[in-house]
Amino acid sequence: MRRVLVAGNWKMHKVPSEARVWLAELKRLLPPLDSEAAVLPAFPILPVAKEVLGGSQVAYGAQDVSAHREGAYTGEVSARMLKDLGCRYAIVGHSERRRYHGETDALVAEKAKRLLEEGITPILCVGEPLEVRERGEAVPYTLNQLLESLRGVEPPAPEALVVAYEPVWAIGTGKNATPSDAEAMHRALRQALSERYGAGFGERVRILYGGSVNPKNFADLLSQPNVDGGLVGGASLELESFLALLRIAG
Ligand code: G2H
Repeated sequence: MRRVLVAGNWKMHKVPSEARVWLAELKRLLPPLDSEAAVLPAFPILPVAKEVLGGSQVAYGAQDVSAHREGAYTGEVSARMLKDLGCRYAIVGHSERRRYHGETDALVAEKAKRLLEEGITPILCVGEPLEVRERGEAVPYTLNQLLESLRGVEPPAPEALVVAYEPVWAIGTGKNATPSDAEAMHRALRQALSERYGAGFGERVRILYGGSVNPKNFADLLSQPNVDGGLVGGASLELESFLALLRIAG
């Protein structure tokens, strides 16, 4: 019922000319898929993604968006710009934005609203730092972050929102949550979304796992009933490894 999504978060890697070659190769080598593939490169690569991937079965999107619609906001990129570039997705609330750029739940909620206004699906990231997990408070912390990051967000269609659970201690560290830890968190997140937006929404919304996903651990994570795909950083940069993840997703 929920289509698996494998989304590659390239972060600040690759330049447009490298991306052009990489994306063309991806298109050429892509196996037939029931799942959905998406790449999320840096802003300057999006026009290349539009050119190379437009009309293909690979979706693309951005890693962030402005909370403002338009105006004198030097350096910002609006949801309308992303829409014009054909983005289907945009990440909001990634822990690297929260940590290095001081992004709050309230700001993340504004960003999600701007995306939804343009028909772009937010990939809303939540997850706890290590000290919170060690205190045994991972679930309440992450649920609160989710609900606060959706404060004031009108009920979207379940297909119009994706949530990504990314425990901060698992990001780029090679450590990842055990499949059963991930499943427990995903189940709790789905329950919270059901309570917030209705049971039908909770059943249909996709919840991805992120944090050191790679071709060795992905199958076990994906075998969990509430894990609907992966938000993948490091392992999405090499074509072979991204293709391996897509083959696992099927
Ligand atoms: C978490 C993830 C992608 P990585 O940030 O969003 O990156 O897979 O490198 O841990």
